[in-house]
Amino acid sequence: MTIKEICSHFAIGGEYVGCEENFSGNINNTFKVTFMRDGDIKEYILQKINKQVFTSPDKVMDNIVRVTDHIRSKVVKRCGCTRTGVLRAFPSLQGDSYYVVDDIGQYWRCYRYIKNSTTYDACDDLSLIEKMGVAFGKFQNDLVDFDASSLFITIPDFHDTKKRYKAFREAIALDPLKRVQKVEGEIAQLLEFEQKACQLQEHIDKKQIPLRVTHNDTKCNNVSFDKESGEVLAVLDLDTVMPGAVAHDFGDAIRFIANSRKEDDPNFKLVKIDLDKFESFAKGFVGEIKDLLTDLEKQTLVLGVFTMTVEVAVRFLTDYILGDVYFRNKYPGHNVDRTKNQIALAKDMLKNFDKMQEILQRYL
Ligand code: GN1
Ligand code: MG
Repeated sequence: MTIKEICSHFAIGGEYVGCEENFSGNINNTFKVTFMRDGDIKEYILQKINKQVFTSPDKVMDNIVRVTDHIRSKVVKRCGCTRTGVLRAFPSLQGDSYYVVDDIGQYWRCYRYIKNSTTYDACDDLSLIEKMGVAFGKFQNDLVDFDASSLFITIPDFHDTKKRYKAFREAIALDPLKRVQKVEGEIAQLLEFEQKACQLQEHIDKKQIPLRVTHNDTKCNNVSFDKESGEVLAVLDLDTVMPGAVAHDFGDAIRFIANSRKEDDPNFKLVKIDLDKFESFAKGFVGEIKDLLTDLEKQTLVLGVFTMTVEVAVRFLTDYILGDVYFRNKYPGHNVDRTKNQIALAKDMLKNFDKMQEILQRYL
């Protein structure tokens, strides 16, 4: 089916004009689609859900719709308007589902695209970074009364660092493409990080940390802004919304936004944790949620920063060893560059661990 045909199955009106692919995600295929209605241009985001990664796209959409409905009710109370503030998915014309299955069994969904909105793959503006922190903090806050256990687990053990290490060891033992010998140094480094990187999961396993509704993919390009006013419009990419620890969301955001380089920059010698960016995000995020947090949650936020960085490095390297089957690779060896970059970042985080704790303490 063509993009135009797929669009015709969603409850969106007007004349189809065209579409443009966006390549920033590593998992799904994303298109910005333009329609003309009553002389006005209307834009939508159409996404093909990656079925290898999300084996039950219907459950992914169920989570997203329930969570966004819940946030919407909070947004209405706050400002009475729902044009912004939360992502909006469109239902299909056929029934009450929020996806369309095409002729070859692929699942598609459609979101509203807000005019004049933009996202940032990287950001040096500290005031915008603080707003990103506020946005992800509000997301937690708005969902504090949502029953996390009612969500479907769409990717089991997604941020279970211990299980990610287990899969890493299995990949190394299997070594199907004889790639292990090319990355022995990186493997050794990640194994050296293992004990510290698994401490957060130990707390979770012992139920010492509450499971909340977490976003689980808090990269800065998952917050949309108004291009002109610089105001936050919505938190995007809710595919992995599931029960999780607050340190996962905080940690993943910091590993992405406070990296002095992009996450896959091969110039990994220049990779550092930018403490000004750390502070700006922490100020925004913690400012929104500090009253909700238990002492142990507060104490493990910085640990989460290290954990999420090492965990994604383990995932990138596991994927390389298994033949680059999970993350979209733009060139051969892309996963290795990502791994080296994240290892360099994790090392610098260890050096700056106490400084991060000190900064965070000011806002807790
Ligand atoms: C994937 O494609 P994107 O940006 O939504 C991945 C995240 C990783 C990220 C690394 C479902 O996210 O967990 O942190 O790449 N999403 C999934 O860039 O695995
Ligand atoms: Mg994602």
